Amino acid sequence: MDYSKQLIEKFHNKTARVAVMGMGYVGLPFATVFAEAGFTVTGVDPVKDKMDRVNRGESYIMDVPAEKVAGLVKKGKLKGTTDYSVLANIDAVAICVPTPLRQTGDPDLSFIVSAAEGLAPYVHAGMVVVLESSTYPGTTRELMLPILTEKSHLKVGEELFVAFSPERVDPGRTDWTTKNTPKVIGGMTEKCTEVAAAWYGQALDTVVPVSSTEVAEMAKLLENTFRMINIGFVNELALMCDRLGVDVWEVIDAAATKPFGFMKFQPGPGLGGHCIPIDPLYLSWKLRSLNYTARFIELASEINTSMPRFAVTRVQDALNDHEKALKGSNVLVLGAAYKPDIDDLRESPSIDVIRLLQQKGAKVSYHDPYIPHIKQDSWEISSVTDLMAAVKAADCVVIVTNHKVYDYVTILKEAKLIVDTRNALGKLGFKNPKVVRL
Ligand code: SAJ
Repeated sequence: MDYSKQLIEKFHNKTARVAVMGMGYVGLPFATVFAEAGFTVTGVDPVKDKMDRVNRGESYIMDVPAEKVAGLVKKGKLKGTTDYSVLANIDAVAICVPTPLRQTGDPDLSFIVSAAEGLAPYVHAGMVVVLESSTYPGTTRELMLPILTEKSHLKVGEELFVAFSPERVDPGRTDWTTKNTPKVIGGMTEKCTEVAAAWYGQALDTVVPVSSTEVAEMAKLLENTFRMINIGFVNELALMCDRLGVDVWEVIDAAATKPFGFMKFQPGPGLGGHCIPIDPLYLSWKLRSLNYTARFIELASEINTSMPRFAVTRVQDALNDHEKALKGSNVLVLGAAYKPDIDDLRESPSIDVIRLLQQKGAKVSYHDPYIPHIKQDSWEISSVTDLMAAVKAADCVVIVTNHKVYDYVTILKEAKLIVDTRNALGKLGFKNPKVVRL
């Protein structure tokens, strides 16, 4: 039996039964795109509430409209379940689970292991499994594959087809989506790549086959490490300009007029999100196990993690210049999400800024239109509701996340003092006695 041919046929006539394991900010968009392409898709997730919401036609992911979920559920093209046994009747599985860091800073692969162990009893000849979670080169081959084959003894590339395809979901972005963003796919064998590419090609606009899972895993880490290192450099530029007494934003804007050979990045109060600060550390961790020190990654990470403290120092110095001590001053933090116009708090530098301000004795409040409450191990805080009252009451307003929804002209008018860590005020903040820029 040529299982690859059988599967490719099922992809072409859309009779292949698809499952998505992990229905979060990657899995739910993936499930809806493949369901819209005509496949019958089953979301498999251990969180019952999420699956119930899918089955009620609701969405819990900003980028996925509820009406899209409802329409697909109504048509019987999408459903959710916490029951892994459904995987026995599935032809194609995408695994879209988190790959965070442990407290120690090491990769936390527990979600991949748990998904693979959940799937293992149900793998069968004529199945393709694609891992989407960002991880270090070698994870698919060294960690996931043995779990899938140790009991099934399925032959990879003949009966079971395994590949890696890095997710490229950018929360909040509307121009590049799951459907139209080119998708890299690397298989354990050539046949695996061919089968996985045939599947994805039925729903995604552009598929980019590569020769192995390691190439696909490494490509993703290059993408995000490139970004992290460049942000780290521009953050160091901010530290240099501070010592030189030069406005880093003016320097960057000037450099950015170069129409070639330059790419603009912006300094900030730190690096947030579930990709950029984390993916590079998966790479450096793997390389350490091979006795290699990824110096650029380690240095950039050190600089990026120092930025919240630098931002707080700017607040302290700004208050000092107005004959006020940070201790006892009212400081309003504007923006908590890790980047503008989204509701995601993961690894957000705002959390560090708030904590450091509290540690220095400031009376800290925050506002974020997308994040009503922040709960940490040892503290929690709710967003102020009356923004302008809070701006007026603050001894210093620190802009940490430059949401578009803010009326910066009015904030500038009403505030006594602003530390703008994002150049949110633009020209309004340039050489303005009331404004300190990062
Ligand atoms: N940041 C800076 N300076 C910059 C750019 C970003 O300080 O010049 C900060 C942001 O404020 C944020 C963090 O870095 O705290 C990450 O920002 P991001 O713009 O990289 O956004 P992410 O984390 O959502 O990254 C995603 C990634 N997408 C995927 O991994 C699929 C990344 O590859 C994209 O390049 C990025 O979106 C994007 O371009 O928006």
